[in-house]
Amino acid sequence: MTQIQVIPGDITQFAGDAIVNAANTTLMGGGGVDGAIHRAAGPALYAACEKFHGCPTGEARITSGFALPAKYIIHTPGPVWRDGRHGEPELLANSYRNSLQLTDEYGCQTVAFPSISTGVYAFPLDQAAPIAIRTIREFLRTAQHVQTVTMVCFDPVTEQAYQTALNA
Ligand code: AR6
Repeated sequence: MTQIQVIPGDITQFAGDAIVNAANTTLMGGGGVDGAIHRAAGPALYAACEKFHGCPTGEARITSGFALPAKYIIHTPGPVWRDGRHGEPELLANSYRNSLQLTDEYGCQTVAFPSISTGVYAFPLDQAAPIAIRTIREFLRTAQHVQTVTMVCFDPVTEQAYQTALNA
C-alpha cells in the first residue's frame, strides 16, 4: 500500500529514510530549507556536496544524512519562476520524479519533501502543489521500494495548498 501525506513541520526533524533538499545548482548551500538542512546535518554535508561540482535544474543527487535523523538527503535544484513559459512546470516535475527515482534506487521506503521552488524561487504555490502531487502519484504506481511520501509544510498556507491538491 503506497500513500501520500501532508503534514506541518520542519523537514530536518523527519526520521524516515530520506529527505529532499530544495537546493540550488551549485549544491553549496543557501537560505531557506537548504540552509536549515546544512545547519542540522553539519559541515560534513558541505564537503560531500562539493564533490558533485553542481547539479542541473530538475536533476537530483544523493548524500548521507550525516547528523540528521534521515539516512539520506536528496538534493534537487527546482526551477526559478520567471513567467511559467520557460519550462518551469516540467522542470518542477523533473525535480520530484528524479528525487523519487534516486530514493527508490537506494531502497528507501519513506521520503519527505519540502515545497520545492515556492519560497525564494517564487513558483506560485497553487500551481506547484498539483504538479508535485500528480508527479508523486504517478511515480508511486511503479515504485519498487518507496511506500510513503510525506510533504512537510513549514507554514499553514503551504500545508493548505498541498492538502487541497491531495484531495482534488
Ligand atoms: N522544513 C520544511 N520546509 C521549510 C523549512 C524547513 N526547515 N524551511 C523553509 N521551508 P525555499 P526554493 C519551506 O526558499 O523556493 C535556497 O537559498 C519554505 O517555507 O527554501 O526552492 C537554496 O539554496 C518554502 O515553503 O526553496 C536556493 O538558492 C519551501 O520550504 C533557493 O533557496 C521552499 O522554500 C531555493 O528556493
